[in-house]
Amino acid sequence: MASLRRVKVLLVLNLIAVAGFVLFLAKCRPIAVRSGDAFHELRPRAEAANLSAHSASPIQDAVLKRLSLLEDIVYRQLNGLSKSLGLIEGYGGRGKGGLPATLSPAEEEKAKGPHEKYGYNSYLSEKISLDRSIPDYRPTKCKELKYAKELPQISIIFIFVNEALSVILRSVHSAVNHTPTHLLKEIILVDDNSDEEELKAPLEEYVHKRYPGLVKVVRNQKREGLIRARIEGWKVATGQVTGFFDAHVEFTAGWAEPVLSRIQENRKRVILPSIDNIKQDTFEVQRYENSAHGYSWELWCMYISPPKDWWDAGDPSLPIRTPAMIGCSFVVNRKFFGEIGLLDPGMDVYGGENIELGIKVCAWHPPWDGLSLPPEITPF
Ligand SMILES: [Mn+2]
Repeated sequence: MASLRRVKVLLVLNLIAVAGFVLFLAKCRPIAVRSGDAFHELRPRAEAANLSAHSASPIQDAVLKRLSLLEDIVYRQLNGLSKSLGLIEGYGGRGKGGLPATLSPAEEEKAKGPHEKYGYNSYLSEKISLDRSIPDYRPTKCKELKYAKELPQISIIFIFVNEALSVILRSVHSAVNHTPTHLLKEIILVDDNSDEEELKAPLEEYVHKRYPGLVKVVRNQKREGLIRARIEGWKVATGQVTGFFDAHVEFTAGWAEPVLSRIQENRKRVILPSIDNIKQDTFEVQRYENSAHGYSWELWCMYISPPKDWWDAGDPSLPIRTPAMIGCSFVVNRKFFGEIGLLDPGMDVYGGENIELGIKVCAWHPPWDGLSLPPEITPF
């Protein structure tokens, strides 16, 4: 509904603009074309300048050009780039608000194969909008906090291999929709040599047309594994800050400001945004308690209770210090990450980086409250 409304408003506005434009050309001797309307967003200035000629045929040309542009806009809104991929845009639809999405019995049949292949219900994912809303599970106090407008810009890096196209694109849409424009430097998609055809030209064409100039696509020529793929993404990043994410995430509103301001205060901090769960069968967004990340005796990363001083402070909006750092969602100053040697490129699979990063970063920060280190271990 929201997108339909948007289309109607857009149509009316553009019709008014065309009428105004024609009147303007008829009554005045135009010197320059008005700026700030949809026309200028989609056509380079040089072309716009051609429209300022006076004779009848350039006027006709101008009107025709504008009409065809309007057609383009309406087509994009109604049918859209996403529709050509069998996907949906807009805030409503199945799974809106992070509620569980469902399929009809007939659809269920079609969903079985893809579900096994991807480990989640990718058929259902295609029926859920790329822009769906999700609940804001932040503690109330977090919503009230104010942040500086000037914060470092972030490059968001997504790593994928044979992930469902709809899931990758929802990650991208969600990042764009929920990161303030002036803070989002770019989005980098690192394809660790996927086989799926839809992840090649169709993905690349879509992101470049949908978000011109915002998305970089990096293709590994052979399967490198998650860690080296993250490093490849880091190499092409230009933002002051880099954020590394699996390509099956959705962001909540207000996620970026606290993360970036913690790094602005101290460039040696590595920040892990709090993670909730997207259920693999219904895409319901399930709230997870705030927690720290520790590790088991097998060195697997696991959720642990926050340290005692955090509980004692009684303020759920406070950051939680954590010994392990889960690699599927972390944000770090780009240069600082280079200074600490990135991640060990000898690792072929995931898991070890959670421990590695925690140990490296710990060395840059004072020891835990209440934890006395032997004198020979001096954090620097
Ligand atoms: Mn993941």
